[in-house]
Amino acid sequence: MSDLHQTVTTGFQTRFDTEPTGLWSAPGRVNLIGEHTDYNDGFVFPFAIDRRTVVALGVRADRLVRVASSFAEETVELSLDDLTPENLEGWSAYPLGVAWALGQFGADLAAVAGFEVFIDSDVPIGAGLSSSAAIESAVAVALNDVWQLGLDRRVLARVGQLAENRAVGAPTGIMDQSASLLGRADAAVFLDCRSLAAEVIPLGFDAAGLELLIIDTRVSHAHSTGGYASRRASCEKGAQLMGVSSLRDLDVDDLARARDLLDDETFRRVRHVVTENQRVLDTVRTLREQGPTAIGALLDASHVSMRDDFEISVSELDLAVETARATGAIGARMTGGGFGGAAIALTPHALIPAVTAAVTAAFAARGFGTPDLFVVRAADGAAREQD
Ligand code: GAF
Repeated sequence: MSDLHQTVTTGFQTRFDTEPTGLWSAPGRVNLIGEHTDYNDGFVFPFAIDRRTVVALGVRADRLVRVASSFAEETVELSLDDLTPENLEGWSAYPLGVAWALGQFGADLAAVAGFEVFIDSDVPIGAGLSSSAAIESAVAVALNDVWQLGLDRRVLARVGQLAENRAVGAPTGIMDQSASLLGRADAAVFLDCRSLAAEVIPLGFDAAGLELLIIDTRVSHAHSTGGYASRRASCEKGAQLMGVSSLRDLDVDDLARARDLLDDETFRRVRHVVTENQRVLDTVRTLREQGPTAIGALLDASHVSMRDDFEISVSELDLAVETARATGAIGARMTGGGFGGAAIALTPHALIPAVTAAVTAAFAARGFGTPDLFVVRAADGAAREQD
């Protein structure tokens, strides 16, 4: 039994004094490319990572819901009859928000049984690797099974997103939950966020001798506050002024008109999204035709666009990217929502120690906090675990 299986099983038994019905898990995700495009109906290309959240969940005979985890002392309890976004707060809003959101997607919450759940995870929190989507997706697949809802994974992704938007209060898109639910080992998920059509595309990192190095700056970020929402508002403003329902409807040929019509800041926000959508398409095509060693320049260009046009990078992320590139990474960019979190560096296997040492030394020289560097592999999405 893995460590996480052991801790959730023991945690469940200790807190609830009974046995769970089963264990389910879901991974965090890293986004290879396609940032702030999901809520603009655009394209993203993330993959599920080999860091997971595991839940032990048991069905009760009454209407009570109880949630506990290894990251909080408290056990949160409430009745299914009181399950509204307004009643939820703190870490328990993630799992309980999913239970509520399932009711918005067809579950009859007046008829289903209560449940108990114990949660543990090795997805780092605040690193931009979607620890929140991992919780949402693990609970969503578990409740989908025990409540026998038969919802497909694209719907479960929307359930997780709704929980995040309404119960947690972060106006995020559909990417993270989709990656966590649809991911496959050694492959990334090419997702059209408008149609939700998803294609699993082999990455071929191993064969090319490449690794994806995560550089967690440890600068914490939260998407329920500030910058994320203001970028989303700028995109909506840009789309409205350009007369389209979303920025997905624009392509690079529309940028000259956008420059004439929009104020400089809105134009740069729009240019990031339009060019980033194109970079996702180019990355998928390049990966298919030439393999992963050829995608480095697209990753670099994505970072420049986020740094200069979308303005969501921070000094630590820029330093991580510049140092990784200077030490032999073939491409690097900040990943996730920005304002902190992690960068990724696509790096030849043999250079991982050198890049790790160089980034760590560069952070120390600038007086930044010590970063955390580790390699991630593309892993399978959410699943029921063997009992
Ligand atoms: C966060 C959000 F949750 C995603 O929906 C996405 O917008 C991402 O930031 C930026 O690409 O992870």
